Amino acid sequence: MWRMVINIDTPLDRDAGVDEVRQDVADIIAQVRTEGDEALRSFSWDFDGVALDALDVTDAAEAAADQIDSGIPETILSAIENVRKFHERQVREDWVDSFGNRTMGRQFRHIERVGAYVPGGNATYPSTAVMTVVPAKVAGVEKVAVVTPPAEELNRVTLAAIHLAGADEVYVSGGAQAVAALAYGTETVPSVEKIVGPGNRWVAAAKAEVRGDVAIDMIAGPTEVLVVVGGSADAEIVAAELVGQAEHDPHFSTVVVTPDGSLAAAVTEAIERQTPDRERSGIIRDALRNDSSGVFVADSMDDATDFAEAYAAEHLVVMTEEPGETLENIDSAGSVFLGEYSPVAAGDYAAGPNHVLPTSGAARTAGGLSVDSFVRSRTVQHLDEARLASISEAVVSLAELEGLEAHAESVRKRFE
Ligand code: HSO
Ligand code: ZN
Repeated sequence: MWRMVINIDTPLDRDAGVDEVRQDVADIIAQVRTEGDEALRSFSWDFDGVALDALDVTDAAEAAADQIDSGIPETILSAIENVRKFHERQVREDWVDSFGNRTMGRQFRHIERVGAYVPGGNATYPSTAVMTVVPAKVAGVEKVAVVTPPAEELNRVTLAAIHLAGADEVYVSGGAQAVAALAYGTETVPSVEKIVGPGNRWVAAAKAEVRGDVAIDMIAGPTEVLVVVGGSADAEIVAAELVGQAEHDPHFSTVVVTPDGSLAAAVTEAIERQTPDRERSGIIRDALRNDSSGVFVADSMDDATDFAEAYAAEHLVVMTEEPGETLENIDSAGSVFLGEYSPVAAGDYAAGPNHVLPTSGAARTAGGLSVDSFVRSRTVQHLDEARLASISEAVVSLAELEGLEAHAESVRKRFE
C-alpha cells in the first residue's frame, strides 16, 4: 500500500493547492466586503447548508463551558495550563544598553486585536482553540476574536475550549468568508490587526489574499510528519506515529527516512497491519498513498539527516539511538519530537508547545505560532549632545555620500 521509495531524490509533491481556489476566494472576499453579515449568512447556507441564526456565539461558548459533561472542562484546563506555562517562558523582556555611550534598547508591545481561526470540517479542534488563544492572551492581546465554521449544531467541546482558553468574542463563520470578515469587519464581526490559525486551502488562500491589509501568521498547507528512524527503533511505534497523524487529512504528508532497509520494510509492514484497525482508515490510506508520502532508504544516517534538513518538516520525529545527537545535524523543523515517548499527539494536545506550525518547507525560514506572533518590537535610542557629537561625522558624511544634504544639515544644525 505504501510507496517504498528507494531513490532518495524522488521529489515529494507538497503543493497545498492554494492557487486553484485563488479566484473563487477573491470573489468571496469581495462579496463579504460589500455585503457584510448578509454575505456570511448566504455563504453559510451555500457552502455548509446551515441557515445561520446568530453570528455572535460568545455567550453560547460561555454556556457550553458550564454545561458540558463534567471532566471535560478539567481536561481542557489541564491542557491550557501546560500550554500557558510553555508560552509564558517565551515572553521577552525589554532591554536597554549602552553602546559606546549611546543609550539604546529594544522594547516589545503586544498587538491589540487578533482573530483566530479554529477549524471545523471533518474533525473538530478544541485543541486549536487552546493553541491560538492562549499564546495571544499570554502576550497580552486585549481582544481575541475567534471564528469557527457553521454546523447544524456547533461542537460544544470546541465552543467550551474557545471560552476556557480566554477568547473575548466568538463568531460562527468558516472558510475564506471568515477570514474576510476578520480582515475587513462586518456589522457583527470586528476587524482585527492580525489573523492566525490553521485551516483548509480556502482559508490559506484567503489569508494570502488579505495579507497586506491585515497581518497573518502563515499560509498553512496540509499537515505533515517526517520520522527519522535508526538503531533499534520499534517499527510498531514508528508505524503508529505515522498512522496516527495520517488520519488528519487525505493530503497529509507522511515520510520516513532511515539508513536501515530492513527497518523500513518492517515499518511498512506494520503500517499495513495497523491501518485497517483505525476508525479513519480511509483517510489514512489516502494520506499514505499520496505523492507527498513515502519511505526513503538513505545510504547513511548522514544522508538521512541531510534529507530531513532539506524537507524541513512541520513535525520532525527522531527515533534513533541518540536522538539529541541526530538532531544536531538538522536545523529546519517546526516542532521536534525526540525518542520513543514523545509522540506528535502529545504536542498536539497537552505537552505545552504549539501545534500551529510551518508546513510545506516553510520551516526553513519560519517558526510556529508563539508569543512572538502576537508582539511587535521597537527600538529606542536616546542620545545627548556629546553622544550625538561622537557619531555626527559618520552621519554627516554618509548623508552627503547619499546626496541627502538635508539629512546632514539636520545634524549640523544642532551644533550651531
Ligand atoms: N497535528 C495537527 C494538530 C492537531 N492534531 C490538532 C490533533 N488535533 C497539526 O499540528
Ligand atoms: Zn495531529
